Formats: sequence, C-alpha cells, structure tokens
Amino acid sequence: MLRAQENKKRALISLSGIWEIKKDKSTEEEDIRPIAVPGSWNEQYQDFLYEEGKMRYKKTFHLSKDFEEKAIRLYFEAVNTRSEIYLNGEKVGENEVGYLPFEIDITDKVKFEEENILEVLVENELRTDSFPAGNTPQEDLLVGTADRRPSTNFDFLNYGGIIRPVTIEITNKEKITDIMVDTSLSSSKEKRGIINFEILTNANNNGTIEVVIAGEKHQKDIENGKADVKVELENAKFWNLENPYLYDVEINLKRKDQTLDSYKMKIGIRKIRWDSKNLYLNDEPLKLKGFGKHEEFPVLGQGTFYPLIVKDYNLLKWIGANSFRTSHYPYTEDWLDLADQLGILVIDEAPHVGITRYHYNDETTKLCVKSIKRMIDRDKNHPSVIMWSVANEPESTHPKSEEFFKQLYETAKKSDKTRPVTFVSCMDMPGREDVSLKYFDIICINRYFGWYVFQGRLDEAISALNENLEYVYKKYNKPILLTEFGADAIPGYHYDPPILFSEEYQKELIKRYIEVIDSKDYTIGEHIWAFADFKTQEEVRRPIYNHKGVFTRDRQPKIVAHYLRDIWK
Ligand code: GCB
Repeated sequence: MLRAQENKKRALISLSGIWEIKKDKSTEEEDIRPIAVPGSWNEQYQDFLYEEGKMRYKKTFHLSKDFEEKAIRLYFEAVNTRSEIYLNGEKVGENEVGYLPFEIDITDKVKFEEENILEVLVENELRTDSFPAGNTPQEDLLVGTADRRPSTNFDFLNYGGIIRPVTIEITNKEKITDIMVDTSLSSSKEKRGIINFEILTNANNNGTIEVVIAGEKHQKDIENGKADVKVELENAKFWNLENPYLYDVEINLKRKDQTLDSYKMKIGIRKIRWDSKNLYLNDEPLKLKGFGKHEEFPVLGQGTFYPLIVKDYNLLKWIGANSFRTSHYPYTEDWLDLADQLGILVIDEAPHVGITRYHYNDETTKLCVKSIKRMIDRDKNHPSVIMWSVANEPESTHPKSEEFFKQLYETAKKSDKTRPVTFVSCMDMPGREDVSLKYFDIICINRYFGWYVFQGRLDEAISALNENLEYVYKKYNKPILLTEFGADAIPGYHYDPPILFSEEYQKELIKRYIEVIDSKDYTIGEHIWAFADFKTQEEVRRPIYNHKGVFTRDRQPKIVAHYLRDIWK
C-alpha cells in the first residue's frame, strides 16, 4: 500500500480537526462531545483517562462532482486499536492493527455534492491474548504488574482513539499501488549506486512506468501490473550520518503521452550488514548512541503532533545522539521522513509489547505476522530504518515462545532481506534463559541492575552488568545492543551522595553503564531508557509518570542530559 500524498496527479483532503465522540453504549444526545483528531481521547477529558470501551467518532464531509470519475480512498494513518468504519450508515471497512495505516476504497460508496457521514467505532480493550495486552492472570506473570490501574502488561497509558491524521485521497482509477526500493547492491567503495525499483500498478499490461532520478528518465513497460526498473548511478552520493543525502525521485504511470498517475519520494543509497561483533552502515561499524522513546505528550497522548517531532529531533541533535528505537510501536511516518533527512538511525518496533504465554497461539501469531508485514510495508523505503524489532520484552523464557518467535523472525526476513531483525529481551540470565533470542540477528537486551535489582547498589549492579554481558555474548556470539537501562529521576530532586530518584543517581548509573558498554568490542552501542518522562498506568512505582527520561515530559534537560551531551558530542 502506498501512503496517501498530494502531487501533480493526486489530491488530498484532510479530515483533521474537531470530530464528535460518544460512548457507543450511550443513547443520550447530550453525551456527544467534541474531540480532536488526531489525538488520543485519554487526556482530552478527565473521565476518559482510563476509557477502554467502544467509542463512536463522527465527522461529515462533502465532495465535488468534479471527482465523480476518480478513485477515492480513505487513508487512516493509525487508529488505536480495533476499529470499524461506516460511511453513510454502511460498514465499509475494519482494522485490527494499531499504530499502522490502512486504506478503504470508497469510490463506489461516496456521495457527491451531498453530505457524507463518516463514523469510526474505536475500541482499545486490554486483552490477555491480543494487543493492547493486559488483564493477564497475575500469578503467571514473570514481571509483576501488581494492582495496576488499568491492568496493562506495558508501562504507558492505555491510549485510545484516532491518533493519526485521516485523509481522503483522489486519484485516477488507474494508478501506482506500491513501490519497493532496494539499494543493498550498491558499492560505497566504488561509489556505484544500484537502485532496484519494483513498482506495482493496477494498470495490468497497458502502460509504462517512468522513473525520474538525478535528472535522468528510465522507462519500462508494465507486465502483469508490475515494472522492475534498475538504475545505476556512477559517482553516487551515499546516505550516511554525516551527509544524509537523499535523491528526489518521481515515478510516473504513463500511457502514450498521457500521465495517469505520479508519485514522489526521497531515497537514500546505503547498505546495512552485520557480523558477529558489529553492525555496519556502508561498511563502517556503527556505535549507536541514543534512546528508547515514546511518541506521547501532555493532552495529545499518542496523537501526531508535528512540533513534538521537530523538538525531539532538535534535542537528539543537541545531545549528540545518532539513533533511537520507536519503542513500543511504529511512530507517525513523518518521524521517519525527518530521520532520513537529518541522518538519525531508527530501530523500528512492531506494536507487540506485553506478550505473555497467553499470546502463543495461532490467532495471535497470525495477528503479529500481519502487523509485522504491515510495518515493513509502510517503512521499507526509509534509509534511516536500520533494523526491525518484532516485539519488546515478551515472555521469551516460555517454551512455547520459541516456535512463535521463529515464525515472526521468518516473516520479517521474508519481507526484507536487507536489514537485521531483532526483538528486545529482558530475561536472559542463568536460571532464566531466553529460548527465542537465538533466532535473531542482533541481540537487543534491557537491563535494570541498579534500579529494579541491586536498588541503589551501583557497585554490585555494575559488576552484575559486566558478568551478564559476557554471559550473553558467549551464548550467542552476535553483536549486542543495550536497548534499555536507566533510573527514575524526579526533576529537581537532588541528593549527595547519589540515591534513588535523584538526578545525581540517574547520571551516575548511566555514566557507569556506558563505561562498561564501551569496554566490550561486541557491543554496538547504548540506548538509554528513556528519552523523556512519560505518562503511565497508576501504580506505586510511578509517581504519575515514568521518570526515567533524560528530558522531562515537556522536554527540559535533567543533569544527565548535559553529561551525555559532553560525552556524545
Ligand atoms: C522496560 C520496558 C519499558 C519500561 C521500562 C521501565 O523494560 O521495556 O517499557 O518503561 O522497563 O521503566 O520499567
């Protein structure tokens, strides 16, 4: 599926703005309230903070008769989580994967020059064997979630709503339907860029695809709805962290002299590979410096908010970071556009957080396979994406996890052979062995020595970390990335000597972890948890927020931010 876009042959109508919302059960007219789209509903109304039921969204729109001969599709960038879509009272589509886009063709259903009523029934109920994951029998959980409110298997608010923009795209009926770009055969040494474009259309055998890049046009006839175009560029400019060079590409669908459709994109020529100790970008070993993040902010919840995207990249650059993980779900695609443009590397994570033994069944496997395919389908052409993460901290010690994760690994590999695939594990230590990580290319691990274990006892924590890294490397013989480590620091809490919850302790712990990580030649870097404080469920371990942020929730630096800036720059 192609992301909706506006260009010389495509028009977009935005449905962002104020919609109506009401609880689905409610029959009272006065229960209808205004709600902002995009945005999570949780912090727009006090009584919606933990709302988990079905909510009915509504918006009206009009279309001119000028579009009667055109193809019209609704493009939802993301609805969390399950949704049913109704147009003028008729069900036109449904979706069960959060944080990823879906489309609905409404060409034959939409009314012209009359009011159209669009309704979206949204539901985010916590389910033991699905996503968002929660309401899990407590006695079986390895990670104690006690009496959380709500009972999530993950550490952020159970957000719901139409969280990302909704648009109507108007195109010709014959159009380009997907584009795959592969630059992995390029040679940075010889400065030769090899770009394979695989372009899909619904124009069967009748037409030509034209690819315009670097001032040259490359043409190929469409066969069975497909055209493969290979472009070779001598003296190619490679995409890297110092110079994230992007080529502007225009792809046209043509018949005789007529252009039926057009699509614009930016591509970066770069190559990823890895061995038993390193991950390479264009044959240079990488050292990742960065964070696990969230896409969330006061009032908006997880709603797309362009100033936040700009601010966070500004801070990533300010602090000298070169990468982040989209924990624990794929972010709005504009994040990736900016990562491409600014030269920031991204580990793209599927929305699979809180997996326990109850997920190891056929139905959940199918759902996860579907969402991994959809994540890769959306993000495959972004040069900034260097790795796929298929899950965060699942119960991967359980014997049944093995077959489940093997399938998820194979799914990701089948969709994309050019990038490493991982999942983020927190379990691996003697007596608590991870049985699934062995299938994956890069070993990503989260460690909280000095916080949840060895609380405040940094010397013991650091020696445990040392020992555990050696153990994990010996077990897998693959590059290791510490994807999470950190400590809660309540902004403005200071203490000497450094003790739990003080900004000083957070700094000391992070400093000592980085020293250990840097001392091993098989580690590929450090991702601190977390970039910024964020809203969580309610429980005694969380004074309203998770305070492991290096920045506060409103993006002001804590002491450790200045320390990181010194060592990373
Ligand atoms: C983790 C999770 C992350 C939590 C973090 C914490 O391991 O991956 O979502 O927020 O720990 O602070 O407990």
